[in-house]
Amino acid sequence: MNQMQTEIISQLQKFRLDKIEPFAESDDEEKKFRMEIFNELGNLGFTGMMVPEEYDGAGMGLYDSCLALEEIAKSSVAHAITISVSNMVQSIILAGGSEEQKKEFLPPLAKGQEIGAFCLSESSSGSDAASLLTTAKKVEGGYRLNGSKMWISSAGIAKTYVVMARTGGEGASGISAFILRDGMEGFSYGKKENKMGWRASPTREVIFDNCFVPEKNRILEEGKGFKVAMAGLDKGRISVASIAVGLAQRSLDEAVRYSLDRKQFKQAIFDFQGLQFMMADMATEIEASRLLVHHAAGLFDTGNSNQKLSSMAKLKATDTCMKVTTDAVQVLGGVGYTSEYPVERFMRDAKVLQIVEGTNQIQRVVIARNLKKEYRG
Ligand code: COS
Repeated sequence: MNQMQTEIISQLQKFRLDKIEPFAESDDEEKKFRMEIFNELGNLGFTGMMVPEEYDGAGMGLYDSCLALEEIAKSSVAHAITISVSNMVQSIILAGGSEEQKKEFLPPLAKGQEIGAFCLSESSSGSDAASLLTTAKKVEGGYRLNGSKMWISSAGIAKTYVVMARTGGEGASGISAFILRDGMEGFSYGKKENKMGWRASPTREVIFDNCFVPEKNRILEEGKGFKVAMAGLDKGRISVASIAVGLAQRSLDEAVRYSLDRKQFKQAIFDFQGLQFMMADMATEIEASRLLVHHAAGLFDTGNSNQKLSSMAKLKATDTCMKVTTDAVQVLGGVGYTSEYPVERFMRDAKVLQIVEGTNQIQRVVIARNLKKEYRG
């Protein structure tokens, strides 16, 4: 790690311990998102990490961004995921947006004044994203959107939404991507989900009722929306993986510390080999996941993006996170299952990491398809 990266981590460690950690438990219980924390992270340059400075971003790489998200996730997956999804929206606009779109939409997102949300899933199209039903009908000067999107992270608190809608026929090639803004006529929010984890990050349905979107808000040409979404997810999945590494690391920290203090049968429970082996496996799996995440992110930063490795990082890190957080609860025993210690929250927060941005079954589909291509040509 270079000096700048070490500084990112120590600055964020201080920030999360001072500003996030004290409220993490109560915000989870009350399902409270604190916009002021997001704004402050923006002031420090952590909400637009990969956006160039000309659009008010920090001009960092995906690797740097993963280090930052790993650190934030040690105290709050809810805040880390809000930044990660907003980053994905920015990277989509940066990669496919016109100069006008970049100038209009990127600066408030990059500075952390606003949040971005990504709208792909629908009630009948989750894993099979290309079957989405929301329509965008061409009208004079733009499009009329009708339909709804489900399980949208930051819906209601975000201002800028990247929305995939059907402008053409069936399948992936009939989908286009649009930038929508909170407050547009015909744009509203449905029910807020009551979730097992990530409770401080709102998840809601987004509804389009004859919502007019000007033509200038379409990203790239008609029919490119699915590719825009998939390319965004290639990066997003690495970010989700880095969040999983942070959450797993914090859970291991809690388990080791507790087991060194807790005495049973006249010795620290850490000294029982059964628990030592468990924690040795936790530490090894976390390190392996971290290396895979760093490798995948590093490839992106050198212009060698690799869809297979992105899916591998997401699969490995989030499955590891589920196992490690579950084992951390086991190490703490009875108190681990109560909110007296944070590991029960960590276990709840881990589960959806295996589901979002493509379930881990979909990651295996992507990996297998790439293997087939490599071996069959
Ligand atoms: N980058 C750029 N283009 C991509 C791409 C990527 N990562 N992945 C696929 N494409 C392109 C393909 O090359 C293909 O283009 P051509 O028709 O020009 O060859 C097109 O997109 C369709 O791809 P494909 O045939 O693979 O689409 P499928 O319907 O089979 O879907 C999966 C592929 C299952 C991988 C996709 O639907 C998926 O990722 N599903 C999960 C959705 C998801 O992650 N949802 C979470 C939402 S955020 S919580």
